This record gives sequence, structure tokens and C-alpha cells, in this order.
Amino acid sequence: MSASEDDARFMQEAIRLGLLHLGQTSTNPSVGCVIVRDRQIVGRGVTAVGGRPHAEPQALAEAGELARGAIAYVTLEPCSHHGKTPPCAEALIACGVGRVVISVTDPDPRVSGRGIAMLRDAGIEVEAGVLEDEGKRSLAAYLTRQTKNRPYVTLKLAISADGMIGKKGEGQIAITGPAARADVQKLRAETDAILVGIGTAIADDPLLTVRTPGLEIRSPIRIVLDEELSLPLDSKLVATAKQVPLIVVATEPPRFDESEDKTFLARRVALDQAGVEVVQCNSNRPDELLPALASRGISSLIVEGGARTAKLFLDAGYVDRILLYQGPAVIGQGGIESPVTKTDMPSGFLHRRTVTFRDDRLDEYEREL
Ligand code: AOF
Ligand code: ZN
Repeated sequence: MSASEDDARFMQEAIRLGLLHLGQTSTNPSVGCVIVRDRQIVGRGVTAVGGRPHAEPQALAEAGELARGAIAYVTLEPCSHHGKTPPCAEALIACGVGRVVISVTDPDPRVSGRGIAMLRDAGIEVEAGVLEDEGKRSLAAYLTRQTKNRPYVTLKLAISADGMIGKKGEGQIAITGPAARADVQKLRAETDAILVGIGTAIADDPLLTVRTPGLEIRSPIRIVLDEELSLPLDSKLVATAKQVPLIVVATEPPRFDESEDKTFLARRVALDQAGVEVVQCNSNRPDELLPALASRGISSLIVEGGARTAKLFLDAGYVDRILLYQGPAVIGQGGIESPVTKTDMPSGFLHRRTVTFRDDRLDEYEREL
């Protein structure tokens, strides 16, 4: 059903509001809500930082008496369960809202259609599926964890004009300029966790935190795939583990002899003391790792490199979105080729948008949710 122009316009505003708290409400989705009376917005709400209160009661509180007979636009089906807060569907009914317009139905088994049923039983007109694709994209992390039991995975790559992500034997090299790097900081602030392989952790010695003033309160959980626990204790990652969480994913050490076991154990103890959480997995295959991350409440993950780690996730089919930042520099001889380029994109990825930052450009590709 095609939405009326008004419905689309107000839902657009609800989606915009929802995006404001992206990454700050986990494990709850960041939902947006507007209350409209006589084609005027009289109340706005977004799920509060930390996940509660939900969007609807805040929008209703702002609307006050004007909510009676008004239309509520919500990006996600209002909840019907008595969780940590009373059901939003009940609040909408109690305030006398006349019509509720929803973008996406809630896959949470405690809700899943019950919110809509409650509203309809109370005589409220309900329409669902308005701007659904856009709504789904705004709730992608939440929907992916709920329906696929894994985080939504973004592969972020910074590539040179000749398609390289770095140079052999060199650590971190600047491929993009400050404006594109600021965009990456915003991406980190919106995401629950960020992952690199041990090769990148050693070669680049990155911090993987958010350092932009105003955003720095919210760094993602940092994760290193480190089969044999070889992350240096004096790396920046380990040195900051008491301030920003760091998870090191190890796989079973090869048990050739007892001394190897002992080194592994000693490293484990040292990392432990430095505040690092060591998680032991049977393998670092995404199909094993990702559900383990989801069960810790991680709904969104950025894979930042290097090429081997990127390929691990791409080949296993667990990348939902690719962000290609491309700078004008040419690396040439000794360059490390990017696992994907604009002309060599894995099938199933649709081009979503292009953004330019002075000399750099970002191309975003996404799979259907
Ligand atoms: C809404 N509006 O703004 C959000 C909703 O742990 P609780 O009690 O806060 O419940 C979490 C569930 O509530 C979550 O899984 C999802 O179904 C819903 N989130 N619902 O009506 C909101 N954030
Ligand atoms: Zn609710």
C-alpha cells in the first residue's frame, strides 16, 4: 500500500529522530516517534540513551492533551509487554490517540504483532509498513540481532586511488583526509563493537576509540581476533583496556608440547591483569563468533581490517554493508590490494549512496535486510 504524502513525511521525521540515538540504546533499538495533530507535530520522542524510557511515552508527554485524537507515527511497532517499562501500546490507548502509523513490525517474541493487536482491539486505526525499507535500515542492528542471532556487520575499508588498503611492511598510513576520518569516528560512535585481526593490531597499533570532542564518551567495544594470543602487552589496545573494553578472541592453542601451553596460559594471565577479556572460541569463524557476540548484547559490528579478516567475513557471507572510503593518493609498488573495489563488489550488494569529503569519497553498499 502506498503511503499518503503526509504519512511519508511524518514517518521520515520519526526515522530521523530514531537515528539520533543510534548505538546508544543497545540492546534496545533506537526508535523515533512523532505525534501529529491537524498536520502539526505536537510531540517528539526517541528511545532514551541506555534504552529507556521508550520513544512513545516521551512524545506523548510532550503532546499532553493534544494527543487525544491525534496520529502517532512510530518507526517500530509499539511494545505490548510489561518489561522494564509499561507497554507503549497501553500508553497510546490511555492518551486517546486516534490512529497509529508504524514503519516496521517488532520481531521481539514478546511483541511480534501483539502491540498492533492491542491498539486495534481498543478501536484505534493502525497502519503498518509505511516507509518500511527506510525504517528497517534505521533499525538494522536491532533487527539483525533479533532475527539472525548475530550483529549487523559493516565492513569499512579506506582505499587508495589504485585500490590498495596499505603498504607491505608499513604501519598505519593515511589514505583519506580529516573529513572522511571524522565520518569514521561518527560511525564508531554509532556502533556497539569494532573488530580487527591480529595482523592489523600489530602492524598499525591502533586505539580504535572515538576521539572526536563531544562523541568521545561512546567508544565501541574493541575486539581482536588473536588465535594464539600474540597481542603485545605494550600495545595501545592493551594499555587502554581498563578505560575502553577490549575483548581478545583466542582459539585453542596448538598442543604440541606442555611449554606451548604454558606460554599461552602466561599470556592469558597477563592480559587478564591488564583488564582484557579473553574469550576462547573453537575457531574464529564468523558463524561461531558472531552468535557469541550477539549473546553479549552486541547488535552492530564494524570490521576494520586487514585484508585477511575482511575476506574471512566476506567469504562466509556475513557482511551486511560495505563502506568504501577512497582517497586520491596512489600507493603503487608494495601495496596491499583491497579485498573489494567498486568494480569488484560481491554480488547482492546494492549501491546506497555516495558522499564526498573534499578529496575523498565514500561509497556505501548494502545487502537487502
Ligand atoms: C517501543 N518503543 O522506543 C523501543 C521499543 O527491556 P525493555 O522492557 O525496554 O524492552 C525492550 C524491547 O522493547 C525491545 O526488544 C523492543 O521489542 C522494544 N523496544 N519499543 O515501543 C521504543 N525502544
Ligand atoms: Zn515500548
